[in-house]
Amino acid sequence: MPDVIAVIPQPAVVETTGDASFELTEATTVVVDGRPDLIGIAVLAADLLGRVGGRAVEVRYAENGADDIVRLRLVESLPAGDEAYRLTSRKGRIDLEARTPAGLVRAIVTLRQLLVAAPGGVLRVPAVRIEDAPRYQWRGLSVDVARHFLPVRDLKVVIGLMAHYKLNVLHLHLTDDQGWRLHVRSRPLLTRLSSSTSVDGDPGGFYTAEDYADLVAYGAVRGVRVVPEVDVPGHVNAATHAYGELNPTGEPTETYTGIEVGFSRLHADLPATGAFLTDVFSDVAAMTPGEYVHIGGDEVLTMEADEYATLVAAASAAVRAAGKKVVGWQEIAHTPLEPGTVVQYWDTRVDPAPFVAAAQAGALLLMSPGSKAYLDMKYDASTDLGLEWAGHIELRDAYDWEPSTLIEGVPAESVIGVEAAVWTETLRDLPALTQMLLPRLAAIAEVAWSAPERRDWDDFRTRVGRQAPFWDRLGLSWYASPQVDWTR
Ligand code: TNX
Repeated sequence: MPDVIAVIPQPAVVETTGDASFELTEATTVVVDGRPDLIGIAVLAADLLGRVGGRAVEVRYAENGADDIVRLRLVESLPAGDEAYRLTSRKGRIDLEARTPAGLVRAIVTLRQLLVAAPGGVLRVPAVRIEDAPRYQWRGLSVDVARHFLPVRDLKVVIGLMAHYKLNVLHLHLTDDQGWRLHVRSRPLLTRLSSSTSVDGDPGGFYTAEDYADLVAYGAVRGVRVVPEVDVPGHVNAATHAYGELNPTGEPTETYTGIEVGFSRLHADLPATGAFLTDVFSDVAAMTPGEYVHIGGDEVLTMEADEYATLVAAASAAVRAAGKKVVGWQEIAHTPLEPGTVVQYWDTRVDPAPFVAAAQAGALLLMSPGSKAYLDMKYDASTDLGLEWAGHIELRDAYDWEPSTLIEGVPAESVIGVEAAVWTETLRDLPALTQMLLPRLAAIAEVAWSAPERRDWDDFRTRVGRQAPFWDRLGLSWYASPQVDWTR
């Protein structure tokens, strides 16, 4: 029986070499140069191989003629790009090569996906040569931890899944009407007064500075950076509940546990507003090593355009003053934007002209079309969880779309990448979340990573069908789409 090669996302080049397969044995070790930045990655590789193989795998700092080695190495001779890598495997030896540690992390994930159980329980890696690099530099997942809170241990599972499919941006929707989920040093009342609520009266929660640092670090090792979102000037009821000075009456608003949108807002003419934006965005930026901070900007249904533009400009200025670049939902395209601002496209029902104009002015578009990439949409009419406002999204819908031509008139070079989003109005815990993410997250990951000419639905269908044992081994709930013949 020929070896199965089923990597998601589909790599740029996969060649079988005809050599004998590598086998994971008791002698298998990971070998790496003893540089501090590589040791952590080698430990990650050893940990993954150890888990799959059911026994500890050692890390060594020299080959010394050993057999059955997994060799990690930084090289110059690969196509440009931090995440490019090469993997070559044959009996006795696997070489993982990349220009950067981030590229090695991608190679390790590919290796893990290549491991197949042969008869007799032996774990094998077919003899292949893979050369690979991502199409887009931004391959994200946005998780709404405001409508329902997700504890750190659950978010780590999500980060693990993201890394497994080579996604590299975890966008956290940290604040909304129903709750505030990140401790902000200068504004302690946000979490003290507004973190215990969630949709439907479910329990809330928040991340301490230590929790957040832990998440950032857990992601960093796996090549996933965190982009925090503080949603303004709408979706702010948690803030206006904690700080009454943000309201014209001076009084706090009531807590909110429903799922309507668009009713809450900041006020440009209140003196407290500017200080609030500066405090919050500078603290959140200071906690975040990544280069982007998301200011929200969506669905402010009760504000004139001028006031909206003033508040978006104030939030953006605070982010830039803290040394970060701005991301915002597509509505910010109606305001003047600095070049390099990332505009996140989500609602496909609107006129594309503002996005074309924003791109001409130097903005970059991040593609999260609701009808393809909103993984809180139901799969079909019989799905219990989820919403339906953007339609039903079966696996093939999440797979079969092309980011570069999505918005007519926006040039392909203006597209920075692709991001899935999962909103949690109806998703109260990790099983509910992964039921919506899997298998669609794998589809979006391939849209974001693989070149269009490497993408093929029938081929993807076969590969994704082989993911089920992996999800089952992790104990994750997932949706058995009837579009796939699942391997159990
Ligand atoms: C729209 S997408 C929203 C969210 C909701 C989501 C539900 C966006 C920028 N705003 O507030 O949670 O739909 O699918």
